[in-house]
Amino acid sequence: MGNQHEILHAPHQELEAIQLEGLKKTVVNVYEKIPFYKESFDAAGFDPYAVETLDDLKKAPFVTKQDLRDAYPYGMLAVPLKDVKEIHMSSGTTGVATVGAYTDHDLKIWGDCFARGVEYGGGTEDDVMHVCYGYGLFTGGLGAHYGGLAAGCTTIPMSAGNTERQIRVLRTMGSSIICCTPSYAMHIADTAIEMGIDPKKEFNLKFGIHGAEPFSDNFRKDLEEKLGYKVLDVYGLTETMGPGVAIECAEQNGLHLAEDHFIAEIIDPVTGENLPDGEWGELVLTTVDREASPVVRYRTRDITRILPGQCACGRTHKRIDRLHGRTDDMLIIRGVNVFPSQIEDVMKTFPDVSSWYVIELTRKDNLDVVTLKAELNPDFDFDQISAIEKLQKDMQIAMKNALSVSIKVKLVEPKTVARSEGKAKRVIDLREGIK
Ligand code: DLL
Repeated sequence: MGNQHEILHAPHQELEAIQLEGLKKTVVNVYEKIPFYKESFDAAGFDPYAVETLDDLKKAPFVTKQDLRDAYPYGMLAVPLKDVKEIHMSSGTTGVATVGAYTDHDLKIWGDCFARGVEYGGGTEDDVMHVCYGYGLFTGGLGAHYGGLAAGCTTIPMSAGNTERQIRVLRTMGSSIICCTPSYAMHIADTAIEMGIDPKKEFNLKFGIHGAEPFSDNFRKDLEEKLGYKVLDVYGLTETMGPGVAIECAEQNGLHLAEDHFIAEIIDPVTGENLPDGEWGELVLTTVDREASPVVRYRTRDITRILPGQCACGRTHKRIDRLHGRTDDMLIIRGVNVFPSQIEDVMKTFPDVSSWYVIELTRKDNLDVVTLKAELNPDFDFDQISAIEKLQKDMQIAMKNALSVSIKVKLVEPKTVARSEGKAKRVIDLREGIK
């Protein structure tokens, strides 16, 4: 892990030189090896042999998730199958899966990128890493695992599920780093407390590397309070590399992009125009040195911005802001755009309300109705109807003030909202005819 210190502090010009060299090779490579890119570059009049600056990337056409789906299973491979050592896939719940393939080199880079999170949190090879992201086609488990190994940590491949066993292992093995989705970390914390265990005292956690789903600052605070540790946010996606594309350092002020392996752009999701640093838009990623599954200008559909200026930690890699969510998860309520994580952030300012909620979309008189169903904490007396009604009203007002939208609030009894071991399902669309 020590050898990463230098690259993480390299002057930005040096990073740009690495990116340019990688970009030149990547665009030629995909053009020559992947028929999709030959066709799309030719159609857009983009000459991969004429790239001279990083800015030239803006002339290349975008690649979308649908393009990757259409190429299922092996249409986007840039190496012979014998060189592919591991394959991951997106869940494909909303269509055909997308494939992320890795050569030995790609797996090494992946491990190194995730290992940066260990360094960011102040971890060393003396740490025990408890990995309870799901192992399998989902990139969370194995990505964190390779990161743990690359960082030299004692790595425990728990995978997700069997929460009581997770708690037993956390207590007995002295795990100091935990990796899972933030919602699963919350479920572990709540379950431990319910079992009469104070995780702050009985676990030995220093920090967690949590991602794969949006979570608000207030959710984070609650998690840190319950588990007595620090939460670092990690971003990644099957299509470009699992967790480790960007990770937060201990400053908790944006996620450092692994700029020696990825080029990030922010575009206006409607016009496709590039936006300057500081402006919110859709993240577009290009791989710099990916062998098996390179991508050029992949539209992630994730909304973030590049934070201007340098991080107080002294590392030079640019940071993206914490993600509000995907364009597809954005709710448009009477013309106002709202992400579920923003609703969560307001909800979490009410101490009587737990972290468990779903947002239901229904339709009445041709208008969309958004209902937040949130659980009350177990110690709230559910028979106090008038107190519940008042709280619901107060929350509705707070939502209106903070987000300028009307959201119905319905407080429900503890344990009525489904718990998740992986990504939490926050939005349920019950509008007829709308998926
Ligand atoms: O979720 C990879 C991953 C695993 C990331 C473990 C972090 C930790 P996919 O299943 O392909 O891959 O889903 C990717 O999840 O496009 C985002 O919309 C969302 N996502 C990932 N990380 C974050 C995050 C993995 N830190 C999709 N904050 C991405 C918000 C995130 N959303």
